[in-house]
Amino acid sequence: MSTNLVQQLSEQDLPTHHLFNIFSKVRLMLIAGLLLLPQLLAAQWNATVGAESNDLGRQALAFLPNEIWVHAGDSITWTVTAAEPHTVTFLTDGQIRPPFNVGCPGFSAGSATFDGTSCITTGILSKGEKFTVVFPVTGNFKLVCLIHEDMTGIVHVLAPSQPLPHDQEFYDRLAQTESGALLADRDAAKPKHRHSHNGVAVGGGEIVATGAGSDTLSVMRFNDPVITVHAGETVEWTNEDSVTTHTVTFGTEPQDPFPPSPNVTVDPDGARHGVLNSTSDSVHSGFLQAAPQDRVGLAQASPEVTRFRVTFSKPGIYPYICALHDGLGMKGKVVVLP
Ligand SMILES: [Cu+2]
Repeated sequence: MSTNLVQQLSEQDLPTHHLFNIFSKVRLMLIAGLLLLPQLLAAQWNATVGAESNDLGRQALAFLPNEIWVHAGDSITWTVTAAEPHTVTFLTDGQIRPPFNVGCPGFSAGSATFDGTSCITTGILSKGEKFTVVFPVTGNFKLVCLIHEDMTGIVHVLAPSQPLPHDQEFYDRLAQTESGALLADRDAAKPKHRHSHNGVAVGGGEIVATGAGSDTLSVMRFNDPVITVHAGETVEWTNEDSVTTHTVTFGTEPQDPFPPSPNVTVDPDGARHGVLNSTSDSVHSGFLQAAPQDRVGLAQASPEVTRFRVTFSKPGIYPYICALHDGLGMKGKVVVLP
């Protein structure tokens, strides 16, 4: 082949070369596009954590909604909308539930990815704080709050080829309906047992079952915030909430609210009992809480203390708080007449 002919052939080839170049560019762009597509198509979903009445006294301890269907690659942003603190936590199957202050161990802030193989949790989230979770793989993942035991949900992560049953608008409406129903529940605030005429119900709660677990309403109030008795009489407080812990605290708040103050004794029926001889004295019930639900495969939980009695020997006005929920307005007063 002569040099001339080679030159001629390559000149003939020129347009083909040019076309090939364009195609390869387009093909590269397509490949890049396909690689980026999941990210471009990944949806961002929104949900809320907690809800409350205007006076903060009624707290919905719930993921609203507590069941969401998304595609692999999608993310969900949870926003806390109540003054009661919560966590957004995904534990792994079989993992022992850790205390909220320990975390997974450790905490994620802002955002995290959950694929079921290692747990993720926020620390305590305050009102207005957000947490985003990306779900890269399919699966059905349980969502919990490490502070409130009967506050659970499920995220169903489907393959992108599967249709999703609901859109964001549906979830927004569902969240509103669920929080409205929880906060409007009036049974929780009604004292269920009256053991004495000087009895005060401490809080009150109801667990509402859903297809994805449970939502809880807790009433963060003393049902008789002002009670009047005579000197020498005893007032009895009973925590009627099976989920939420409360305290009855007169005077100085202890550093550690878990144990009762040293001047508290135990009555034969297990109730704690203190005596106040002066309005400047302090006495603290420690945590008043119900025993947890039993479950097959777990050790039997011992009865917990839900009841606290205080005998008032001298007249006066004795203000008290729940050391855990005074910020929500959980305060009371005992007026002791001569
Ligand atoms: Cu409380």
